[in-house]
Amino acid sequence: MKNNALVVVDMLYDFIDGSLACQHSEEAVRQTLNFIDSQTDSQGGEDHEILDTFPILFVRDHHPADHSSFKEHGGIWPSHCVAGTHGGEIHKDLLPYASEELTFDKGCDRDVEQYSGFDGLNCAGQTMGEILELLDTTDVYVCGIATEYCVRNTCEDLKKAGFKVHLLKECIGYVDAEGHAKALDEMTQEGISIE
Ligand code: VGL
Ligand code: ZN
Repeated sequence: MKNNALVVVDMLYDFIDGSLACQHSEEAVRQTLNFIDSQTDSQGGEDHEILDTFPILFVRDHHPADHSSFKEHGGIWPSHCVAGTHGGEIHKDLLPYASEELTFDKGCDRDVEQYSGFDGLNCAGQTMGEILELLDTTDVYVCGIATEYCVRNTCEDLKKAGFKVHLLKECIGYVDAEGHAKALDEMTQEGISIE
């Protein structure tokens, strides 16, 4: 029996129109909403019922203001997704689908870079892997930002944990078009299905 879930990676304002704005990210949000709608339609239910049959998990990059990945603290990125700021918030159109229990924060420790949503924790200290197991998930659909970093690392960890991974290519934003294409090729070779 196939049991699906959707993982939405870092669809946060700093990656959409903020300090680390990525290409194709506005479109990725729109396409993600279309995908969620298509799941609702195929199940013939009301919007809120979708969460019972098709859990939607959110990953948030959630940094302290002095995170070591920021340029002014020796890292390679402009300051972004600082906890408690607008830039770190989930896009408002997706927010109705988000719940505390299914939101996983990562990059919270100033000294540690975490690109994978698998390293995140929810409000109860649980990981995405634990929750997906509890839900008997077999197939995970993935969308989000950015292809080359957090989307890729999350997909790879999901695959390693034994899930069938479906990456929704219209629903991802990226830092650089060439890096995006290369990452998609490499993920295909790793057994991640690009759809
Ligand atoms: C990300 C750069 C820095 C991402 C997070 O979500 O892909 N990229 N922090
Ligand atoms: Zn970050």
